[in-house]
Amino acid sequence: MRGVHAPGPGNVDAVTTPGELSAPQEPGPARPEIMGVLNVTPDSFSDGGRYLDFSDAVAHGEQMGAEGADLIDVGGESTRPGADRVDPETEIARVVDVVAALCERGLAVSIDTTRAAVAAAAIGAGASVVNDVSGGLADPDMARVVADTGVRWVLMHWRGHSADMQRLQHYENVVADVKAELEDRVEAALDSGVDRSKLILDPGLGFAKSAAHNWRLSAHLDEFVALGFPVLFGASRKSYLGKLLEDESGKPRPVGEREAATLATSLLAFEAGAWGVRVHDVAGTADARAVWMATRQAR
Ligand code: PMM
Repeated sequence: MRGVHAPGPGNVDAVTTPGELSAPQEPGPARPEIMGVLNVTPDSFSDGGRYLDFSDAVAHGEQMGAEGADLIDVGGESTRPGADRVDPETEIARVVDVVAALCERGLAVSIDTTRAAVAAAAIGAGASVVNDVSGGLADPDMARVVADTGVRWVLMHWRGHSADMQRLQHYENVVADVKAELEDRVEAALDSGVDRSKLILDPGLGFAKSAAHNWRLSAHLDEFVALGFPVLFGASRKSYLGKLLEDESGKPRPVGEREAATLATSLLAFEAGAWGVRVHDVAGTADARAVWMATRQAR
């Protein structure tokens, strides 16, 4: 293991006035990032089909930027459990013009893809972050594209494509296993020449994880932060929240009614020191972040 536990970025700038004791060091950034989800797909579980049209997608990206998103996460392939794959040409065609249009409007864009060719096309159109839910496992060329272009790279914990991921949910200890598998992905990235300052880690809620696994990972997010890399947390509207809030007949809370629960997860992630959250409701998250930042400053 090569230096995975180095001190992390984004540790606090404690603000003190003369005579005051300096604040204890708190983990994570003083202003966490908000990544707004923009799925240009017909079949994503939450926003599938809503932004397939170019102008709808760009308008929604712009709106999320105006609401406080620091990054717009554009995806052209659904990662919903059981989803079929699309071919790379279709994925590129869905995302490239949207990425270019958002970048032209001054927004920072990440490309949510597991394919090096899609990442390269999106970077060519202006994307500055690759959000790779496979952590570099799905495409052996991804590390080279990231290393050559110098963009940031989200390495999410992943065990297999959407069609198979439900049967890959076996862990001895989900927190320890996911951390160890992410550390392996970090090693592989560094070995491929990717600069460690470009890496962001994500425990990958819902990807080969049961609801119980998601709760354990959320509860121990601080242990991921302690690995020394920025940590991204993506719980927004996921099915474990629907299950938590099921009605008396056992029917899960519908996807569109999981926003308050999502905001609660975001606040907990900020408290745990996360670098950022990936969410559908940017406006609400920006308000929650303002509350969290004011509370932290007042400590
Ligand atoms: N979840 C989804 C897609 N991309 N990327 C990261 N880094 N982390 C996640 O948890 C994540 C992701 C699935 O959610 P969606 O269908 O709403 O996009």
